[in-house]
Order: sequence, then structure tokens, then C-alpha cells
Amino acid sequence: MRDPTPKTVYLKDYTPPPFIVEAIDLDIDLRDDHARVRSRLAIRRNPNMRPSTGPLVLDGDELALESVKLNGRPLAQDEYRLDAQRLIIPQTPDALALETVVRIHPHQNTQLMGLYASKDGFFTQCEPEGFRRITFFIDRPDVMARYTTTIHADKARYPYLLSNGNLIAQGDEGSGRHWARWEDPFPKPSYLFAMVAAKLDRLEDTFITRSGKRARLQIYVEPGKLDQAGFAMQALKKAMKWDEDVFGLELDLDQYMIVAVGDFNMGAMENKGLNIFNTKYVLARPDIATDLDFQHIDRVVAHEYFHNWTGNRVTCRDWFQLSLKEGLTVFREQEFGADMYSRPVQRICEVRHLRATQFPEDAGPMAHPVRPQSYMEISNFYTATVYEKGAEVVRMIHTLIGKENFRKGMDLYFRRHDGQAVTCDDFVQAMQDASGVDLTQFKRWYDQAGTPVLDVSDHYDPTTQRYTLTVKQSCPPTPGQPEKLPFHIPLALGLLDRDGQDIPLWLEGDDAAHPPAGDGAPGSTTRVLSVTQPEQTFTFLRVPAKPVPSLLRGFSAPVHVRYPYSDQALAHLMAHDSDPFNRWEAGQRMATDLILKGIAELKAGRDLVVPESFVGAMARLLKGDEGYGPRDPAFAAEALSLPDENFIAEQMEVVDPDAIHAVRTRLARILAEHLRDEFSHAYRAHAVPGPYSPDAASAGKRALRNRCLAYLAETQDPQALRLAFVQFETADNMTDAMAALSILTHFDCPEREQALEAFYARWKDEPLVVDKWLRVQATSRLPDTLEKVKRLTEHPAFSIKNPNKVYSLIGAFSTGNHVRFHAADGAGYQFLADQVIILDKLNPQVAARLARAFDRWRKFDGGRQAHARAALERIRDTAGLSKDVAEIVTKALG
Ligand code: 0A1
Ligand code: ZN
Repeated sequence: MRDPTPKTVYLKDYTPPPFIVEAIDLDIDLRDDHARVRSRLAIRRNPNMRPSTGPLVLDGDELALESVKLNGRPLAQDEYRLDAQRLIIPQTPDALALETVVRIHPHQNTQLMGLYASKDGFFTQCEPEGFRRITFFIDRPDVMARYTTTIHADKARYPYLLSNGNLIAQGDEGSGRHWARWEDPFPKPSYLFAMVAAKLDRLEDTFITRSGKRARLQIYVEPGKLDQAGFAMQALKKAMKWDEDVFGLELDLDQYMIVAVGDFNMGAMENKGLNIFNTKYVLARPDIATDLDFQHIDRVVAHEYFHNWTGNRVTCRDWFQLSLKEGLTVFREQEFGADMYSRPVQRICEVRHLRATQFPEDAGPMAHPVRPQSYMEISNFYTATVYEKGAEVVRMIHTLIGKENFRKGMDLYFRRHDGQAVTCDDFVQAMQDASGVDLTQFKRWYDQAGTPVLDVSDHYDPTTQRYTLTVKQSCPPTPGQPEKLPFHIPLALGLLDRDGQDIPLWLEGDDAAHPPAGDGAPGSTTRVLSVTQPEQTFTFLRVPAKPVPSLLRGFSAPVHVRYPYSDQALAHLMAHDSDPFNRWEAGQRMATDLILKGIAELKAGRDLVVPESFVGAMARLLKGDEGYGPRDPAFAAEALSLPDENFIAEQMEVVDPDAIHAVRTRLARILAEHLRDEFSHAYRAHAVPGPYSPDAASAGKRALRNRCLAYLAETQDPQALRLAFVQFETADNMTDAMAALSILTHFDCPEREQALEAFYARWKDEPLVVDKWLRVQATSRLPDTLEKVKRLTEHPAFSIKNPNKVYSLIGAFSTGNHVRFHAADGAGYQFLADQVIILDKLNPQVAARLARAFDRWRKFDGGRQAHARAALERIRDTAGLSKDVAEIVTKALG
């Protein structure tokens, strides 16, 4: 675990493996305080690498080697070398059978990588480099082997013994123990290996694939929680059907298992046929899970299922290609989400998330391309850039070549690469070959970091009725990349006339006979411009009057757009744009401008001025066009949400967290006071009758209603707080209870403590609900929040060994409570440093994730910078620091 000199690994140094493993026969014997792992590997020199004479090098981490045999003969100590990370055998034949026996200690495995013990049994996590913590192996994704796995364990304590593929034999073996043998018919990289030995309850179902194959579906959960597994099972079946319908992709297994575990570093893992999930993305019941939790379960179950093709059947050649599977799978998950829920609202939430996580990452010390060029610790690169920006890159290909060509490209990709470990270039090549669209310049998105900026200006000539847009692109420098070449950016846009109608778009140079693949046809009202030059002009013909441009419709590229919109133009877009994303975007721009102006005013000692146009636009959102009530409450809820404090911070040269907080809160209060009647009317009008259902329409109403409640509370009128408390007490579902509770936690009122206490008393035995209780306190805006958070680290509800608890309390405080984490006295930074140092000894991966909260420290004033630097240096100088955390803090300080 401790690596004294963390080395940097470079993409340019990639070479194919000198040896490959064709088959592995694993035998895992689980005992009370250790496990004994025997592995038999069928190895041969890589035929593509001849002539080759190098040693055989196997990866291993925290393995106690008991014996090693080559072709059946025990090796003498001078026939191999062992160091902290490797087993090296200098002399080997070209083909060999290697048998090793090692001891490991799953109960002491607090990293949760490899094989570890949790409450109900034993579980594994091998991506990216955990398999080497189970046995010696060539632990890289381009080494694909056939697995046979035998597990032995106590029968009463661990009745289920599971691994990848099919159960081929099982039996009892005396002393109350039993065994089971699994065989996976598909060769796979080691990161997709999984095993479970546990006492669990099982939910079963079947799915008939479109070619008529019957598959067994199983979800395993903690005993007693079967009533929380049903929604995930439905999600799985929806995802299976969707992948058949949309991509023609069928399940290739007889049995598909999902196992939920409470101790897990990430969300979930796509191990072949045996997904292992964080309980957070499986367990749900209306009284314990919110609408958003249900939605996340739908999406994460789908994401892992989609990996069976994009990730497992076609995998990554090396970890630099991680976005090959993650960007593509997130894109597929997003499309699934759009088809299951409201497409515009899903898109809004995705972009909000991208801007909150990926844009700051791309502007900070950890900025890296979608395909990174180097890393110290690969676990640090499961990032918003690889996942979310990677999905945007796939989406841009979809936009540029069009839906049909994209499908052809996917088909070609599988035809060419099924069963292989490939690169992002192979994916783009398939898309290019299937569509005939040249993607050479487009590929820069994979190699250049940073968020491009589009500076747009326009000119209208009434005499010729020509409207000209000038688009300049630039991209700020990022670590190691001072200069950028121009990107190929799909810029979707429309033009609105004075009545808010879309104008048909005729571009100068249109070739009606050969319209570009992904573009709307000439004369359509949304066109996709290919921006490829540093500066480019586009001229629209037959434009009857000066239009308002609706730029970057649907957020067609992950860029910043700068255009000098007037307030009237934004109000016009908010009211009329046929693109719902841009209707939302216009409101967010208006609110952001207003808050930034308000911050300047505050510094000059003046109060915030809220123009009537803004209040009016918000009122219209609440009332809708026809009578009372918006047409789409879910959309209205999003459009009524003010931009987050983090987002506003990113727009400032030097961040002033106190001013941001003061002005944003003031704006909310002014709106609440002006629109009190509208909010209370909408609150009452959107009550959802009947039994709870997490469907999109009901969830949308609840979202709007709870947004109204939050505004009403901003008035600090005791009646409004009372209303929140009544909702908290009477809610029959977690969405409404949690919304009310989180509102109350921001106000120093008696209801706050009463509600928090009642909530804990009721839910202290449901770990996922306790997580919510911790999170809601960690994100309170009250000034004493840090003190409360510190006290909560001592509370029996908290455990630093459980990642969900750590993310809910410490993570939520440091990334979800901008004003309190960035307190001027540096107390927030000191607290986080303390926690990172403690956690690094137990779980470096999670510690490194927490440390990312320091990323943007250089954007703050000198005083805060000094505190942050001291905290980072203290972490850096800690003896025995993991390379995970070392990479984050050295880059932050660098
Ligand atoms: N491949 C998983 C993500 C994942 C990565 C690492 C993990 O453990 C450290 C766990 C899961 C996914 O994209 O769903
Ligand atoms: Zn994934």
C-alpha cells in the first residue's frame, strides 16, 4: 500500500504484454482470520511479441506467498524474486503452468480493494488494480483469460458462494463447510473478476431476450431487505429491453446477478455476470428513498448492465482508455434516462452536474484530457472528465454524424472488436468509417484538456436581410498543455424572431443536395454548425428582422459560450425558446448576472436590486401560460432553482464565498417576498394525491412543490417554517420528508432540532437513511455547522471505515457547503486535512477523493490561500502517505 517513490505512468510508454494468461483456475478458501488463495495460470509468451526473452513479471500487493510451482515443480528461492509489488521469474519456457499459493487478510482490508469482509460476508472489488490483492497475476486489462473459480467457506455463515459465469459444481466438505465452482465462458480482464461469499436474501426474476433466450435475474441483498430490492429488479429489466430496442444488444449470459453491499468505495461495478453494487444504488422503498434515489437506481443499474457490451465484450487496452468504456456507457445511460424520464429535465440535470464537477476539474490542478496522458495512481482518474466529459464527447459524435450513423458505428465497432481490448481511436474510427464523416480534428477532444470558450458576436443587415455570426474559439492552458489546437465543436443553434417564433435557417453556402450528416436540413429551425477554426463566420439568409440567437441548443458541446445578451433578450428566450434547455439556460444566465452584479453592489455597500423582468419571468414559470400551473412542473422546478454557490464561484476572478452566500440568499428572499402568494398557491396546487409512485410526472410535481416550500421558508416567517415542519411530520414518503428536513436545517428554529431528533430516532437502523441525516446537517448554512460536523464524527451513526458515511458527512461538508467549508479562518480546511490524514491510513482511495475538495484553493483570497496551503502541506508531509493522496496534494501545490 505504501509506495515510497510513486512513479508516473505514461500512455506513450504502452507496450503489449510480453506474456498472456489463457486460463486461470482459482481456489479460494475462506477462513476466520485469513483466506488462502491457490491459483493455476496457463501462461504463454505473447505470440505478437516474438522474439522475446524477458522475465515473467506478475503483479501482487499485500500477498503472503506460501509456494510457487512452475510446470508442477516447486521453485527454489533463487529461481524467483519477490518485491512489494511483483513476483519475477527470470527463466521460463514459452508456455507454462504456474501455481501460486498466497495468504490474504480480507478482515483487515480497509481499502475495500481486492477481497474484503463486510457485515454479511466477503465481497470483491478489482477495478482497476484490485485483482493483484487476491493473487499474483498480470493485472492489466489487455490480458484476458478464462476463469474457473472454486470458493470454500462455512455453510451456515456464508450460504451463498458466487462468482462470474455459471455454477458448474458444488458440495459439502465436512466441518459445516461447503464449496461451489463457477466457470465464466467469456475470457475477461482481471478487473472484471468478482466473488461473493455471504448470507443474503435473494430476489429472482426472469427475462426472455428478444431471440427467445430465458435469463435468470437475481438480486442479493442484506437479510430482511427483500422489500427494498424490487425497484432495482424492474430497473434491470427496463435496461435490458432498452438495449435490445435501441442498440440491438442482447444479454449473452444465462444468469445475471447483482449483489448489494454497504461497504463500497464507488457506486457499482460491472463484473461479468456478477455486478457488485453500493446498497445506495439498489435498496429503495418509498418511505426511505427519495425520487432522486429511485432515479439514480434506474440509471446506475442500467449503466452497469450496459457495460456488459461497452466495457466487457469490448474492453480497454490500457487504463488511459478508461473513457472508451465509461464515456460511452455514461452516454448510453443518459439516453436511457432521457427515454425513461423527461429528456429536457434529464439534460438540464446532467449539464448542471457537468458544470459543478467537470468544469472546475478542467480549470484546476487535476485537469486532464478525456484520455489522460499520464498518472501516478489510476484510481484518481475515475473522474468527471473521464466519465461526464467523456459522455459529452460521445454525444458530440452522435450530434455530428446523426442518430442512424451512430447506430451503424456501434454495430461496426462490435463487429470489429468483440472480444478485444481496444483504444478510443478504434471507437472513433468505427464511427468515422460507418458515417463517412471525417473525425480527424474531432479526436483532439480526447487529448486536449480544458473547457473551450466560444466568443460569439453578431451583425444584422436589414437591407440585405443577412445575419452574420462570428464565432471565436479559445481554450485556456492546463497543466502540461500551454497551447491548444482548435477543436471541432458542434454548435447547435436557432434564431428567434420578435414574437418568439423560430426562423427557418438558410445558411450561405448551403448545399441542399448534400446536407452535412448531423445538421438539420436547410430551412429547418435548428442547425448544427461545425466550428473548426479559431475564428469563423456563418451567414444566415432571408432573416426578416434582427433575431435573438439561441446558442448551443441542448448544450451541444461542453464549452462556455460568451455572448452579450441583454436582460430583455434573456427574458425573450426564457419565455419563448423552442429548445427547453436554452429556456432554462437563459434563466440561469440572468440569475448569475444578477448575483455577480449584486456582489459588486454589496462591496460598495449597496443592496441587491432585482429587476422586474426577473421577478416577472419567475412568476410566469410558476403560473404557466394557460391558467394556473406550469405545463411541466419538473422543468419549472429546475428553472426556479438559483445557480449553486459553487457555480457562481467559478464565474469570479477571486472567489468571495461570504458575498456569494449573502447575495444568493438575499435574492432568494426577495423572490420569496415578492412571490409569496404564487409560491403558496403553487405549493397547494401541486399536492400529489394517492399512493406514492416515483414516476416522472409525480416526482416533477413534488420537486416543484418542495421548491416552493423552500422559497416560502426563505421569508423566515414562522408560519412557513411551521408548514415545513408539518410536511416533515405528515409526509408518507422520503422525498417530502427529506425536502422539509433539509429546509429546516438551514434555520435556527425549534422545529429544526425536533425534526432532526425525530428523524434519527426513527431511522437509526437504516444506514442509507442515516447517511441522509448526516448529509443534511453537513450542508446546513448555519454558522456553527463545522462544530456540529466535528461532533458528528464522534457520533455512533458515523464510521470513518464506511465510505458512504465519509462521503455523507465529510464529503458533503467540503464540497456541498461552500460558505462554511471556505470559512475565512481556515477551520474548514484544517478539519478536512485532519480527516484526510486519518482516512489515508485506512482507505487511500476515498481519502484522495476527499482531498479533491482543495482543488480550487488558488481561486480564493490571500488569507484563505495561506490556510489552504498550510493544510495541503501538512497532508503532503505526513509520513507514509499513500500515492493516491500524494498525487492529489502534490498536483494541488505544484
Ligand atoms: N466501473 C465502475 C466504476 C468503479 C470503479 C472503481 C471501483 O472501485 C474502486 C468501483 C467501481 C463503473 O463505472 O460503474
Ligand atoms: Zn461505468
